Amino acid sequence: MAYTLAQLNSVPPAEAAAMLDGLYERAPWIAGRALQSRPFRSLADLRQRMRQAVDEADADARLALVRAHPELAAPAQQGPTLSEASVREQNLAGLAQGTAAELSRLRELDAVYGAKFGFPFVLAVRGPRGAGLALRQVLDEFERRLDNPPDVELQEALHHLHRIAELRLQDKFGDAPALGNDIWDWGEQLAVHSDPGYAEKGLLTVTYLTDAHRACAQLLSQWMRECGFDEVGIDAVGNVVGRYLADRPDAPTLLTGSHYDTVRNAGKYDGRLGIFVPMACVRELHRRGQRLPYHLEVIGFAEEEGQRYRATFLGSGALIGGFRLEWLDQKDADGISMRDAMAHAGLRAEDIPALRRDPARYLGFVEIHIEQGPVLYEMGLPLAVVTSINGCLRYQVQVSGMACHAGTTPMDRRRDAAAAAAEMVLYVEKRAAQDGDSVGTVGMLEVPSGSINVVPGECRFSLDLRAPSDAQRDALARDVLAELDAVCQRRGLRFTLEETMRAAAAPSAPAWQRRWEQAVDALGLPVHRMPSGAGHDAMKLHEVMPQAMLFVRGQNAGISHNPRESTTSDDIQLAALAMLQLLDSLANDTK
Ligand code: HGY
Ligand code: MN
Ligand code: MN
Repeated sequence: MAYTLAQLNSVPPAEAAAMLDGLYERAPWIAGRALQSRPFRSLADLRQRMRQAVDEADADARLALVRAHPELAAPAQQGPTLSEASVREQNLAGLAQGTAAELSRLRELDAVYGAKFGFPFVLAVRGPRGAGLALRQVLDEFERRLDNPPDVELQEALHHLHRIAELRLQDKFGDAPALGNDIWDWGEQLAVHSDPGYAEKGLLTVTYLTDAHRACAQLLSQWMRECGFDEVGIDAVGNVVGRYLADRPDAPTLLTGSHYDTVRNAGKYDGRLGIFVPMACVRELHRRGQRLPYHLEVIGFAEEEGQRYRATFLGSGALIGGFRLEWLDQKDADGISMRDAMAHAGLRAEDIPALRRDPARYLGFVEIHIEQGPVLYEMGLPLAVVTSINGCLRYQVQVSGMACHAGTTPMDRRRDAAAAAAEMVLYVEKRAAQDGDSVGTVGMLEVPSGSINVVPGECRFSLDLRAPSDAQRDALARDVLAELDAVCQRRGLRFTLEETMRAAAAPSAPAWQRRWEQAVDALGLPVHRMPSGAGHDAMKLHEVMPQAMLFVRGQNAGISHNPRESTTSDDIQLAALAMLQLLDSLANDTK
């Protein structure tokens, strides 16, 4: 019989401790410390209190906690020392069904790991979805983490102990993250569609208007219809637009959503999570037969990452009248123009200007997104409220010198375009670091048709420059471009420069930031506020309406734009509950 929070908050301390027994192996002190904070506002509150108890303990206590955890090996070899929960979890990961080779590899890894770190390998084998990792995944994680420095690995082990406790707590209270699980599964299903050259390798890349991109649009449309949206369509730039209508036709509209295109070799949650969560919320509202006093418009933006064409934010940009028709002539790496790609996708470019939204009809824009950084992971928090999105400037640079013989051209007679680019890579790194909170990246760097024995006559590279304010961003850009000019002068080179993106810093609208804060607080969670280093569709909508964002913790130290990008169905669940809170509180204010 599942426990309830009311029980936990009301029974005598010894009974409460017994209810929480086994969350952390042989460490009742953690629950004991947390119980001093009763009554808990939610299970999320309890989890944070237990996490806090560990964070506040001394280093020896934390090391002892990890050492108390059983080794990961076939349950049969562990005998009676394994707790019931551990047996269940290890069986779920297929440890009992492992082949002799796999189990022998596991024992080898156990030995090497133990000798290096002095504590057992701790892994939440039920995985981020809670359904269990395959033994192959367990072995891969084991091998990957063997390379960690000891202090990093101890943090990783503690992170997994908290994850194991979270899953065990779920079992005790029958608190499975149903919304989070469904959203997680949507992520898996949508990630089936990937561009040629990546799909065959099991990698995720969905660039603007490829066949995989169009398949994603179809699937999102289908899911929106199944969720109960009243109107679903794909617009002239490829945005998937769902509207869940209000209880009256002349009601205002709340806009939400994020992008479904990806970078190359991407993770599954960047952008997409911000489409799935509101979709799941609409499905909940529809199941309840509940209408809001405002229309809810959920958009899967077709393009945000700027991967296939130089122009970016094509989806959200079109909504604010920011789509420039001359972009249609831009060509991708295969020489296909955006206009032709649209025609191939059955989109009518001439209908793009009509996509512009009238801001007067909108309450505002909210976006949910993975953090794409390590802050929440390190703090042990599932959610954060975004205070501002960094401003961003992007350029494509082409440096031209003289291609010549690598063997016969003396070093003082060269006009080497790549050497100039190399100087710029290091200058951007140094100059951006100077500000403390600016970032500068040369993410693309190539010698077109280069040869091993030819001094590069041409070199192309990109610039991505960001800062919390436009003034700081512009000062950084000014210095970088001045240095580019000086380097080329000194080396006798020419350069061309194309600005491909200019996005203003986007502070959250205070009233909307407060809405997210109230929603997170209502879940019994601490309210953490932070800026966004990553760009988001919200910064385009920011140009015409109030906006604010909610961040969701990333697993694997928050890595993103990488296949190891991950989150848990529990954190997704909390994001969905936060959005439902926001929708309800907005409904009360809008009546
Ligand atoms: O680059 C960015 O910040 C975003 O992921 N497009
Ligand atoms: Mn991204
Ligand atoms: Mn994104």
